[in-house]
Amino acid sequence: MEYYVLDNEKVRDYIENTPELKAILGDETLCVEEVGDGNLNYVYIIKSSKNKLILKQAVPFLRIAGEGWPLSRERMNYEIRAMHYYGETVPSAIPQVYHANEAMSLMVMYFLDEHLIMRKGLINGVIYPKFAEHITDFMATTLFKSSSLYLSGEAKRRLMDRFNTNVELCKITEDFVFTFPFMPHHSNAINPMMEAEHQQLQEDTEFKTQMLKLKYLFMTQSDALLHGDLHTGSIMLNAKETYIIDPEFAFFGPFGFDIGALIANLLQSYVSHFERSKNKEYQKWLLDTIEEIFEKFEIKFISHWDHTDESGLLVDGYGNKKVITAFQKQFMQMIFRQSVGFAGAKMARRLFGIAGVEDIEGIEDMEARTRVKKHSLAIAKRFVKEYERIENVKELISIIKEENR
Ligand code: SR1
Ligand code: MG
Repeated sequence: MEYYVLDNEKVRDYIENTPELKAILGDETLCVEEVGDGNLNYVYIIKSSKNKLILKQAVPFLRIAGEGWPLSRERMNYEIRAMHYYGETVPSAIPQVYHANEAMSLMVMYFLDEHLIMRKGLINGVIYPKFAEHITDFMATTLFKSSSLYLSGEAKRRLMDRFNTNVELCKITEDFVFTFPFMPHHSNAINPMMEAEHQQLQEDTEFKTQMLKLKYLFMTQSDALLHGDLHTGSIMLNAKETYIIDPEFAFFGPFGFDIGALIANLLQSYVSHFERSKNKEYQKWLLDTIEEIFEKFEIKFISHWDHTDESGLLVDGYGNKKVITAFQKQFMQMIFRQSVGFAGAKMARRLFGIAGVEDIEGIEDMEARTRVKKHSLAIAKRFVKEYERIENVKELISIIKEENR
């Protein structure tokens, strides 16, 4: 099949000519609406009286920048492959995929109409009591089971092979997370009241060298299959269920990168509520959730490890309990510290780069928004500079609280 860009009418025709989808939606005129508000793709809701589905299509350019910014639509292949891996590893964590077409760069999924994009929920101060439990199930399982702590050397390399060529989206992260926001660049969107901070950051040798270290980790440390863009816009949930969507940035990278992205987004919400709701209880829930995520992630990751007899890394008979426990302790600290560093990078990039977050950008009063940005930057700088020294999550929470004003 030749690729073409869909619109509402073409979506109807596509369904009409795809029997497996027609069977789900029934034989009637469909209601189709384009609802994508992300940076990259087009998303359609398709409704009949019988059912509702979501169709997502990648187009050969960066949606946020327009057709003048070409971006290969092959990114959808990696999203399809990642969804397939999740479907086999943690099926309850993703919406059901009914149809995938690599040639058309599209995927059709269950429509989560009882769930909200997490970022919207956080902006409105919604508490999600099961979130930490669900997200740590997802992260501990998908990261562990795609790593050399679980797979044989061969199986890991074969799985990596499916994602190694997601070069364009990795490059987006290399540029837009680790580089452009911290230098003069035409893509930046800098609030005039943050000019001085931006200038200062560019002259901050410690920050810039630490950022290079983090970028180098991102580019070279192929621990596990990452979601690659696990911010709160890639999570849909309600009080009972949590679903992960949008893994088009999937690739083999450092364990801490997804955890860091998530922590950064929870903290962006935390700082935003100093101006948005001023709701101390809600902010406490956010900090408690961060603590719970680190604690539960470690328990679940180690539990997977303790239930694995052999892997590429650990051959039965190599080490006694003492050796393994000592290694696990060092290993978990490495993941924790790198997560903190990546959280700092992810927070800082949102303050100067092309893609800000609604939690902060949606604060209408410019002075209030600037206060939030400065606060976010202060935490981000501490994380980036100190991540290799922070001992544990209690110390991390103290650092966050020290930067409150
Ligand atoms: C051009 S930057 C676009 C951003 O949107 C995605 O969600 C990623 O976070 C990416 O960095
Ligand atoms: Mg996305």
